[in-house]
Amino acid sequence: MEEHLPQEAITQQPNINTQFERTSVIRTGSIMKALVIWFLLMGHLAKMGHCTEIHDQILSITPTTPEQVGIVKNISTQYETALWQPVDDQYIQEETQVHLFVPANSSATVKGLLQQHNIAHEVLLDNTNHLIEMQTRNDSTDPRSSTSFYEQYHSLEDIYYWINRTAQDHPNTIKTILLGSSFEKRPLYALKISLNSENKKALWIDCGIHAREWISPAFCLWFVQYSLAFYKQNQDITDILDNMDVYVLPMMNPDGYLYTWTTNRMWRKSRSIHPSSYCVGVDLNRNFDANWCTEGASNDPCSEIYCGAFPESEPESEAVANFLRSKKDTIQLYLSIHAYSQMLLFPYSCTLDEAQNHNELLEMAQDASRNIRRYYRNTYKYGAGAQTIYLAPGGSDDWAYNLGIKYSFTFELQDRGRYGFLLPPSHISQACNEALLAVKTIARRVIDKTKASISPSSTA
Ligand code: 0X9
Ligand code: ZN
Repeated sequence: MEEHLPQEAITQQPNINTQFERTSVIRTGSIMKALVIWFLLMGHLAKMGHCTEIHDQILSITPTTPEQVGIVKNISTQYETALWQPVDDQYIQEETQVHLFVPANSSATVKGLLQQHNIAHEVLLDNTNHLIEMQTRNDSTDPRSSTSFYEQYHSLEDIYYWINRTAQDHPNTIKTILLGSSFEKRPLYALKISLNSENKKALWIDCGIHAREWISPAFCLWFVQYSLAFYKQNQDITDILDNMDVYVLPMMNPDGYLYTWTTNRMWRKSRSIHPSSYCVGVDLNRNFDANWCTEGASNDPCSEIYCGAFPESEPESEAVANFLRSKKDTIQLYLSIHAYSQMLLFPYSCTLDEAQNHNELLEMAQDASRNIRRYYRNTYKYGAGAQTIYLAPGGSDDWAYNLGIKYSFTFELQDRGRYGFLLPPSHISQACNEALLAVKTIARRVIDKTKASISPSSTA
């Protein structure tokens, strides 16, 4: 166990008191002097204690040899830590940064092991509790606060309230659709934004598959609000809404999200229980029927990438899959919002094979990435999932693609690891604007392609 300075300060107190008793016969002036010194000393010790206090931290670790890779894998699985990047220890490799959440009580052991094996590491984030406090502080009720509702993270309760309120306030534009319910029986609501009715094609956006990626649901709220506020004000969103209905599922994994607010900020999976294991939850983005549970997923319920008992075993993925199946001829563009690492990914992630329209998808993602660079000076990698990050079967984007939705993307929003999942609220606005620009760029291209394919000149 680490020695904490505040404890040392307490043990020193009697010594100072004894000293004080011995000098009690001396003049009052000396007593005052001693008192002042005592207070100064206590303050100093307390300060020192504060400086060296060990917090929950994020370490960036770069193993450089196979042996070091083995040690880091061992640390991430055998000690009380949480992998941020990569998502599972099977992806840890030489010369690639590992982002590891290390709680204060494991700090000394983990750092000791790293030092003992000469493994390079640095503290990426000190005091994650402070960042979590910043993310959960909600000053929307404070009239002096200048940040808007959409520049803050919200509890599950507030998100449900927002869904109802938004639908109530825009009865002609927004309809709520109950897709199903979560394992713990919470409703899964999608909002349908529909302007000027008629039988339009549609865009689908889901957020919050992974519980700890809080910027994701924040984006869905941002997108809906932007659509309502800027229709007829901004040309791009007007074009999207004139040509497409938009389905937005702000929270696909409510049970997991609630758990990140109440119990474990680093939780990723759903919260289903399994008869054969004490471990909880399924990675919903490994539970779809796209090369389900092959390399890049795990059949161990304790793994962060547990694929579940069978495809769509989870009520959350089943509800989404059922809805998409029912609308497969309408939905043209599928978007799934995640974090972090700043990437625009498209199928396939479940195989290294290229999708049939790979080049088309590549051009779209490239265009979106270029626009983000031009307008926001930020870099987003792009490419097919398996080639760009890792093989990850059972994902919603690949499944939607195989269903026939030929424009299918997963966005990984900000950042690239500076704050990771603990992105401060002050960054929400730019993160969401970047993603919004990517949505606009890609939707614009889908709309243009659709128009070109049905115009008389192209069919002549
Ligand atoms: O691994 C994932 O599910 C996604 N990355 S995350 O860090 N947000 O967990 C990437 C998903 C890419 N698409 C598929 N795997 N189908
Ligand atoms: Zn994710």
